[in-house]
Amino acid sequence: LSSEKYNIKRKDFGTIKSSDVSYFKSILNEGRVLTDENDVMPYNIDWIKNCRGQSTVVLKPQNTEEVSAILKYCNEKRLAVCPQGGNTGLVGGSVPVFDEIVLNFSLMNKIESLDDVSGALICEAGCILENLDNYVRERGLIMPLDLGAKGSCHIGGNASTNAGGLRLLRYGNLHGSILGIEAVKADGTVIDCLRALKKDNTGYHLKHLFIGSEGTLGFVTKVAVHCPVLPKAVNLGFFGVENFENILKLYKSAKSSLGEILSAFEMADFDSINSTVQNLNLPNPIADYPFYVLVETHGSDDAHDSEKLSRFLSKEMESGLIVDGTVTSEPSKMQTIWNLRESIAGAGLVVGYVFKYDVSIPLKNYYDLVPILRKKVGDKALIVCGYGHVGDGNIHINVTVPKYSQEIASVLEPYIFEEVSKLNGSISAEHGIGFRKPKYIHYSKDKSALQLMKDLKQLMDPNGILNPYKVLPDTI
Ligand code: FAD
Ligand code: 2HG
Ligand code: ZN
Repeated sequence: LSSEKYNIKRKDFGTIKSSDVSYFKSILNEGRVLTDENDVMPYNIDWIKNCRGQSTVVLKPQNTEEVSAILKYCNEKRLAVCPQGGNTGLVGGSVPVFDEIVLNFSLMNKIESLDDVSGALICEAGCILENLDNYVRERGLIMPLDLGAKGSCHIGGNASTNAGGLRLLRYGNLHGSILGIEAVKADGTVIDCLRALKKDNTGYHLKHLFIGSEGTLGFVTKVAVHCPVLPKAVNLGFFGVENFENILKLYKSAKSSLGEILSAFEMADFDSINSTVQNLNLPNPIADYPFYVLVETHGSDDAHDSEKLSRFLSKEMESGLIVDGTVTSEPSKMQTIWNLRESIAGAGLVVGYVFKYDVSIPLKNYYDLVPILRKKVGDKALIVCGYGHVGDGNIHINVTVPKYSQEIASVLEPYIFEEVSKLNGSISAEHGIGFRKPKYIHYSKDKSALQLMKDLKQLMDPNGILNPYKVLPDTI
């Protein structure tokens, strides 16, 4: 149990009674209140099977009014609630720790409107990202974010984690792309900030409180998202590179040569790609190299984009920055390459337990920690690999071991966070703090900032029922 592993005590919340279950059944209906142990179990376990809660009730509201009625009731009875989207979060935020009620958003999946001129999409929080992307693509637009979990994650979960992903470099983060939000506070009040305007300076920008706060300040029920235009020309290159210094040189060159059409610049080391080849049997279209780089372009003119890309390619093959590679605009081939990259996150899980770190570090130090950790954990680890979003200064370090061990955990933590802090980095670049990291948040937030976070929490959720044990540390 995660509560045992992390030595956490249950807070003084109410415990669920049969009268509570009857109330929930009266406002939802029988089928949308899960209480059978087997039915509830999957909602207690997170994607990496790192955290496991002990909830006995899962609620599946179908609209904002139902979310509001549930929270109003839970607030009065001091019942704690864990909001859950697609349950793809990687820091244990989406599952309960003890017996918190799970409020799952999967049935709130309606698209309300799409303005194909402005690009504003309005939909409910439980819409799956890939479904939204397919919907807007048919209408000449794309979603402004893309991530390996797109087939399961919800737009409400994306908003609540301020998810980054593979094209943040081009389309920016969700604080920019989310135009408006509807959310429900702990006491059931519906906060309507669901404007679909690009510009709106009428007082405090309240929507930002819900973006990235991981369900601790309110539950997101609807979002308005700005969707960029579907690119007419897409190209993808996958290159072998000799060393990390050359990746940085290549990034600089890609920005200068490809300019406005550059849409992704991702890297993976040999061990990252090798883990997908060995553990998931995925094909690597090129030979083995110490490092790999994935460069994507989104543009509006195929001839222009291909010409720019081939000029970049021939220049950098000649310079030696690119040792070998493949470039394609064929959808199935691009899919194979993206699949290789997106599968790294799950490749270690096939053979063991994965310690996952998701940090921002200044680019010159981006890869420094990987060889240091390799040395520190030695042959206790099956895989130590580094990969990520170079364009955003965000590296993912995965340390795979045969099974969870406190001994290895204490070699890695807090060491990694101390090093990241010394480099003025962030201990969580995109996955959030969740349940796994509140005790390390001080490495990236000072006391004054943490106190303001606590004050906001107190104001919006005075009984602390919204996603307890997550994000905020017990002491600051
Ligand atoms: P969940 O996992 O269900 O929840 C995440 C957090 O948000 C939890 O704290 C939960 O309580 C809260 N929450 C969920 N819904 C709501 C709501 N409606 N209102 C309030 N709070 C809510 N993340 C990235 O940033 N970039 C990546 O590239 C990336 N790639 C990934 C690849 C894979 C294969 C996997 C498994 C995960 C990846 N992630 C990535 C992490 C994860 O997918 C994102 O954090 C995603 O945004 C979570 O969405 P979700 O719907 O699954 O949310
Ligand atoms: C990615 O970029 C995700 O693939 C997941 O953010 C990273 O699992 C990880 O460590
Ligand atoms: Zn990532």
